[in-house]
Amino acid sequence: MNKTIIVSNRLPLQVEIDENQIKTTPSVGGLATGLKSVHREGNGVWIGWSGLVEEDIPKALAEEVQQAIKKQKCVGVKLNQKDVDRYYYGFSNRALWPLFHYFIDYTEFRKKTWKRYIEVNQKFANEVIKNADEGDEVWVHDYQLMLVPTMVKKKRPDLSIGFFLHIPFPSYEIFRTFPVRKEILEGLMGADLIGFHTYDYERHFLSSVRRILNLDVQFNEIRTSNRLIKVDSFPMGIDYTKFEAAALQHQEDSKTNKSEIQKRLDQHLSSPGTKMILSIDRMDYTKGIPNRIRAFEYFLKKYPQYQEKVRLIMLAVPSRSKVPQYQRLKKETDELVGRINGEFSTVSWTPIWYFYRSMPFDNLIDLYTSSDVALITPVRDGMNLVAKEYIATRTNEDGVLVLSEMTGASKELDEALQINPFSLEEMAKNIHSALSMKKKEQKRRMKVLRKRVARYTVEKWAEDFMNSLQHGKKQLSERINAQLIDEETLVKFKSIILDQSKTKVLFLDYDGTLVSFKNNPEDAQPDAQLLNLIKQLAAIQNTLVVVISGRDQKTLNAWLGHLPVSLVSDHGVYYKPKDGEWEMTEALKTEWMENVLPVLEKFVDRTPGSLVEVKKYSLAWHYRKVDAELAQKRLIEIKTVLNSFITNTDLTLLDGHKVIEIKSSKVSKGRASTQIQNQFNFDELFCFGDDWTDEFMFEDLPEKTHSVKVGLQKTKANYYVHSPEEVRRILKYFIS
Ligand code: GDG
Repeated sequence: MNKTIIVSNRLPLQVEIDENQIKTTPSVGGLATGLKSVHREGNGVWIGWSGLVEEDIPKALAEEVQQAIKKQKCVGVKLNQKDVDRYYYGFSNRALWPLFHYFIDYTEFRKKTWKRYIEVNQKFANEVIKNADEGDEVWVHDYQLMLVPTMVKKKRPDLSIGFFLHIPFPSYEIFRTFPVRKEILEGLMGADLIGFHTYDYERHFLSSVRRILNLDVQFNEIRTSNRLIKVDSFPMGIDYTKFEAAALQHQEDSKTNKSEIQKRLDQHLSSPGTKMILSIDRMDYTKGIPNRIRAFEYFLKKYPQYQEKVRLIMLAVPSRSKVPQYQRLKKETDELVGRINGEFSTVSWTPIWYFYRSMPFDNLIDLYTSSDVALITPVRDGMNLVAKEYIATRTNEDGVLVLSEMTGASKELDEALQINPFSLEEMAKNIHSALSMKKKEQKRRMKVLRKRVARYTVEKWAEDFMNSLQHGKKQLSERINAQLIDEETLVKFKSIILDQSKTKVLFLDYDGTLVSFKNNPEDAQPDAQLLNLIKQLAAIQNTLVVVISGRDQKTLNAWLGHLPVSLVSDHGVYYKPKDGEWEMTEALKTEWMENVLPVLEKFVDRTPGSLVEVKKYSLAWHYRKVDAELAQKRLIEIKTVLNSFITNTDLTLLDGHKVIEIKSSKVSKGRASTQIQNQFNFDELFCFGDDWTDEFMFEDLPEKTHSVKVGLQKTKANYYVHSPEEVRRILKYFIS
């Protein structure tokens, strides 16, 4: 049975060495809970860093530590202090983290840390390769490990690889500023499924893939030369039952034994009209802490009736305190809290209770259940689980969530009061609305929120992701319809080709089939190897080679005219039999071009990078160099306009690879190839092609044709291969 390998920067456990005794404690974080079933069931493995650097593990205990980790079904990736400084604090947290959260000014790109990021990613990848059996599934997590998917895929194409990003993916305009933007995206392209919290991040990511890697993106799929990568959004949830049950238990306990913190909270809440606002986050500049404090100050000034009544409880958990921006943020927060408390406090009231530390889970529940309002104001946040946890603990269906629209969670939590964290005015107004909201309205909103958070839990999230990864492969083969060409078929094909008693024809498309697409169409001339290959194929007894292309007669003649093959140009307008002269396959009119050309030229004016090619019997609008998103938009427009021209005419539109062509429907590759077949009546037919225009051949040629599609699109062909390189390998095999 296949197993799942989870890969994340940190293992879901804490390792301590105390007087030569090794102790491992499982962590109870959201990710660990969500992946419990994936990890614990079967023979799943979790690969990651234990949190101890090599320097801190006595040599004599090194093996024992690994064994203790192994007992928890985990594999430790060994990191030394320099690795952690450069890969984790350096590249991950001083470059990727700020960049992906739109803090360009904080983004530091250093070659040294980038180099170490590559090396450490390779360490993780090596552990995956070492621990994976044939056909296993691998799920890589987060921004620290963005190169792992391709590193693994290169060595182990048999593995299904998923990647999930827990932080936002920034818009293309931000991402493009990063010096190693291309390398980061290429690092991810080894994955079969890439997941984000929200559709916006997915959209930003696909836009960068299109523009930076120049790859073909259709809906939520990326097509590389030989693979298909699915991209989707999976909004992460929480362990709902755990939080709800803890809140219910808390209600029970509060009658008998209260925590110290609960006693203090109750004390505050005992006077009439007092309320509490809660915020919990890691001390991180993305969480919008200073603005939140300023907004609270503004609120106290604007609505003075709340002074001495409302308290903001702010729990800020220390985080990455080695990084200077975090140190500055801590200082700024301390000062702000100090100033506001100094300014507003009375003998019986301090407006802000500020804790800079982490608290045990039970105290967290004390805070959640005692607060009338949760004020969550990040300036950017991938998801924000605190918002969902607050909801899960509101078992009485009261309480109000004030939530920044810059969090991933805001996309799902519509009934929260949503705010722009950059507007103090808006935040203050919404704090007021939250505090004065009628119970009935609170319940109406909280009911819906609770339903949503209870439904899509972290377990459901993990299950959905894994299902999508597993079904990816299956769906692909079902959708393509054709069969991937295998060894057995190739042997069969070769024996047919070499059978001297039979007459055979090979219809070969040119661009995208015999040669890969070039940025400049003129650069696709045949190389010496290809010319030689075609010559040798043509020399096989009783075998005719026909190169059939959308290219014009002149180009085809110049490139291949000297070979002993037949040529068909302009999608079937001209035909040059082997040893014969060029002729037209049909008598065609061209008057229509006068009307259509100005339309296409107008599109060129408005679409930088596009161009019109005027052929003898057709017009082509090329958009290979157009910005991918603009091209998509223009394509819809141009098709609408051209379709209105061609109704009731014998013209047709051909949707080629980054080109749209308008021509007479009397000619097609299908008609031309059929004419050749009718003339010679071959015993065996082979046909290789990659795009839409070749589908006419697959469709029109007799059923017995051995048809091969290049690429992963839906096709009428019987077989498919991934790339022109594979076509060449097959053809070479025929003559070997
Ligand atoms: C990243 C993304 C995304 C906090 N203080 C204490 C404590 N916590 C727990 C909370 C919550 C978790 O930490 C924080 O999760 P968030 O989602 O709010 O934020 P990040 O740490 O930035 O997480 C984020 C997440 O990954 C998942 O994909 O949502 O956008 O930035 O669970 O309860 N827990 C305890 N004591 C504390 O003092 N016990």
